[in-house]
Amino acid sequence: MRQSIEQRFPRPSVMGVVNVTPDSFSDAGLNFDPDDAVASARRMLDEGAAIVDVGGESTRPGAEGVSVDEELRRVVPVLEQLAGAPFSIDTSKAEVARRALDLGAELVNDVTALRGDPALAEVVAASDAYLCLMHMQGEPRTMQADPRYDDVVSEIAAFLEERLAAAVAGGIAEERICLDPGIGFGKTVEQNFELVRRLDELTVLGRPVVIGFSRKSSLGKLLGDPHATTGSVAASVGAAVAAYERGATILRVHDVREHVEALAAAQAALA
Ligand code: HH2
Repeated sequence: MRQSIEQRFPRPSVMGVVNVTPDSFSDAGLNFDPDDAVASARRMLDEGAAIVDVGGESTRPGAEGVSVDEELRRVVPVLEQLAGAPFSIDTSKAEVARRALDLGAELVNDVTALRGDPALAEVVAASDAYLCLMHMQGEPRTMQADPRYDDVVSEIAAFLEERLAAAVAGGIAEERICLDPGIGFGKTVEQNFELVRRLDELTVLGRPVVIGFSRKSSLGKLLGDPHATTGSVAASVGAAVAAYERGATILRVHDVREHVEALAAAQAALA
């Protein structure tokens, strides 16, 4: 039996992002070569990441999906080389999750919160892996066109509560599940920051909260560039520290060393 997610990922824990894609918004192509991806993952773990999140499909605004075969072609060679290291798989596809779990994935990170592939819940339930359920309004191709909520935080809290219940009904133990409001997935700049400001309304759901603000365009827009597609490392660290202070457990980041150091200082100051 795996330990609970709270034991495995004490607050704050850093999840390093390894995009094995040619088109991710933040690091397009940097880790598309499997050897580069493995080297990046190992460096992130050396720098203090608790886990590395390997993904083969970009979900940036405007992105088209990729096929199961293409996603497997991208991630499997990387996961094979990472055997024995702590990694998660960033996928919505049951077949990709199944292969990753066979290769030792500890966590399945599903940006569709089990709404994308009806077979995924069963695959996760049949393993003892952790699961991250993330909120997204719409789909990546169109999600930033005109995001609308009456109250962004209460709607996302209700969504995550409903998806948590669905996952548990599907046979996945609640102690293995964490929740993510999905920064940048169908949200305006103000809505993204409001989610961090009112994070206590998500932590009351009783599950660890994951925040992925790292390098997202809202950070660049906040700093005055209305056309920004990314944000700076410094702005990312600021948002991560604020999220941690408001109760986030896992911070999903591209720049591991900077976040690990900043969070260690924040933890010492706040504990
Ligand atoms: N953000 C991205 C992808 N997956 N998963 C979770 N749980 N939370 C997030 O905020 C999140 C995520 C987008 O970032 P990135 O992986 O860097 O980009 P891309 O989707 O373009 O590969």
